[in-house]
Amino acid sequence: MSQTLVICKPDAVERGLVGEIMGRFERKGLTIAALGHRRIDRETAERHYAEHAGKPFYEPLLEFITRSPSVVMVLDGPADAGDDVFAVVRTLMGATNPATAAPGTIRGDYGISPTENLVHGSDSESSAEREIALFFGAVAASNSKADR
Ligand code: 3AN
Repeated sequence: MSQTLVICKPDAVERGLVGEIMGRFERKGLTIAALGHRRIDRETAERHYAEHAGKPFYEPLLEFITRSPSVVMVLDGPADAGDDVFAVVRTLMGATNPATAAPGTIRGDYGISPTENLVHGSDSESSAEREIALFFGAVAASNSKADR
């Protein structure tokens, strides 16, 4: 899977950090295969975060991710990057808790809240496939390099 899903979450949009975040991924060598500005609805958020249902931060997380628009995108890696595009994105994002994320990462440089941590990136190839389908259906596939 040479593609992965990235969400610039509501805090990133509200704080005007979308360009900075997207620029980091682009400068790393990833390209945008699909892109949308949208307010994530409750049902989509529940499906996206299903694995966290019942955890103490689940409800605040759903309220946060649905409160205002996000910028959702599919990023594409170069052909020789193998299947690790999701891992490249995760490295640039930094640890889940921005308080301990390394300086130089997106969360390490710009975040401080464990809930409002700016960016989401798929955590595996199978997650990437599932999340791209959830947010873009067939659109991402038709825009991908493989189909050009
Ligand atoms: P990541 O986004 O780094 O993959 P996950 O999948 O474990 O992290 O968590 C999904 C989202 O849930 C995080 N991005 C964050 O917004 C929120 N979250 C995770 N753990 C916590 C926590 N302990 N307290 C508050 N929010 C959390």
